[in-house]
Amino acid sequence: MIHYRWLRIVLVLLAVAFLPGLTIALAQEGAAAGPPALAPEVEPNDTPWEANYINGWRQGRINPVGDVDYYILSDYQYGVDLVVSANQPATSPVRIRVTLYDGNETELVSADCDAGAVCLTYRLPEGNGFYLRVTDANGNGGPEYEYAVRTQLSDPNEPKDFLSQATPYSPGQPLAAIIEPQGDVDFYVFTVEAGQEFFVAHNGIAIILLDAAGQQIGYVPQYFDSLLEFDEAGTYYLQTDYESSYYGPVPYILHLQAVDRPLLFSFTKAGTLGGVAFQPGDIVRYSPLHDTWSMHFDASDVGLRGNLVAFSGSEGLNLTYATAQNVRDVGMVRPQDVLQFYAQSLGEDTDGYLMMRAKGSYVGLTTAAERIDALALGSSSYLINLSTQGNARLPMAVGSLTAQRDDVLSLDGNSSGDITGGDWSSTLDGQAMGIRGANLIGLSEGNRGVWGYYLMYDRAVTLGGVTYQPNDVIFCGGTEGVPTCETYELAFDGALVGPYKIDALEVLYYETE
Ligand SMILES: [Ca+2]
Ligand SMILES: [Ca+2]
Ligand SMILES: [Ca+2]
Ligand SMILES: [Ca+2]
Repeated sequence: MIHYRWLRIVLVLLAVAFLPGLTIALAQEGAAAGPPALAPEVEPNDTPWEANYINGWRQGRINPVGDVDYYILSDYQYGVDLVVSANQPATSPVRIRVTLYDGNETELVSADCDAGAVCLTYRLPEGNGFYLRVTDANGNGGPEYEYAVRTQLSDPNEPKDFLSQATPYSPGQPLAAIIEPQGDVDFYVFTVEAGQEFFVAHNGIAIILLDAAGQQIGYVPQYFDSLLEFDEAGTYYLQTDYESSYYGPVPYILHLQAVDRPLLFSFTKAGTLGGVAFQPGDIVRYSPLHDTWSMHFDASDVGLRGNLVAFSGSEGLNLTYATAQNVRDVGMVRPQDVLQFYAQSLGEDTDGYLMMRAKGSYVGLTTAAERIDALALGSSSYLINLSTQGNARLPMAVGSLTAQRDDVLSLDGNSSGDITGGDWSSTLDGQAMGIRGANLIGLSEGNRGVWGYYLMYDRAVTLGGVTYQPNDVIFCGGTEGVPTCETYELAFDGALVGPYKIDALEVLYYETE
């Protein structure tokens, strides 16, 4: 398939986050800027339970002999460095010893400190709290044993203030960092493969995306969850853009989470893909991110026979089989009908129960040409979108609706659960889309930044100037209520399934790891 694109990335803003940072900022407004004061300790602080908060300088005394002073870090972050500095007046005979404990009071590191110097630097592990204990290394004490200690968080990858200093980043991995000092900018460099997609959760820090030449190609705002898709393989840069007022170090996690868009397929014949053996009545799941196959719905486990030619959903499934059959507890089911499957378990041990969702003959699907060959659940539980194998003539309040095999029809059911009646409408018009003779055999509703349908045809089709092969999944971006597509995009390259023929599909909502 030849498909040129001009955009190098596609950015989708998903949702506006709450603004916790703003609340904190407002609460702190009026607080004096500049270095923190030498906050005196509050005794007793002799156990972790009595610890004083520390985030900056605190001062105290080792008094009497044997006194210990506990401080609890009020600010910490996995993966960044804790830097402890110490000081003491010239008159103080103390030999400052600091010991760091995790939340379980397990000792992590200890050091004896020289006045006016950094005492220890320690990469913080994952944890739910950290204590710093101060003692006199010689076991002495008294009113004159005065000291001061300071805790600071430090970004281990600084300096990364310029493009030329960019820190290498592995997409998919979290990387802890800090905006510090005020006005700090951080650069990262990474590589992606074409088509890789990432979810970026809002983290309070906006991100500027740059190409290999340092040109801006995108902007991820501060308070949005976003999806980033890279059309072209290559080297890219990220640059932080922190705009809020400054109230001290701002820890953040850079995390481009890999996005998976699993697909469910049924095939015309039995086969094996990725070690998973399937029958034509089954549904198998493909993960593009991991390039793995798994069984999703094993038809024989629930007593269904023949070829599954249309389905929709993932846990609650709507199913149409090409083979008319007597289904236990349901009765006779024909290829014009839609079965509903409620799953108790899926995969190699599929279990659940079946009921009739829509009886075709009650809504005008009767002839061989009116057999269903594509299904997609609509936005409401009463709505079923489908395509037929051939020409269909369906009853309307006045007259009838005619449709061809390249059309998508919608049945708005007027009874819950078991749809025995409803109103037909035309949703996608194959003729208006320029389809010439191809049969629409795969359908799924979805959203890729714009709302639309995933489509699959039984032969090559040319849409939007691009020729797609059978087994290709084509995303048609549209507007609800408009019977054609505004944009087309290849969502799955059918060449991946080799000689097998897909005859039904569902594209699932994206997942992150
Ligand atoms: Ca104490
Ligand atoms: Ca920096
Ligand atoms: Ca099938
Ligand atoms: Ca069709």
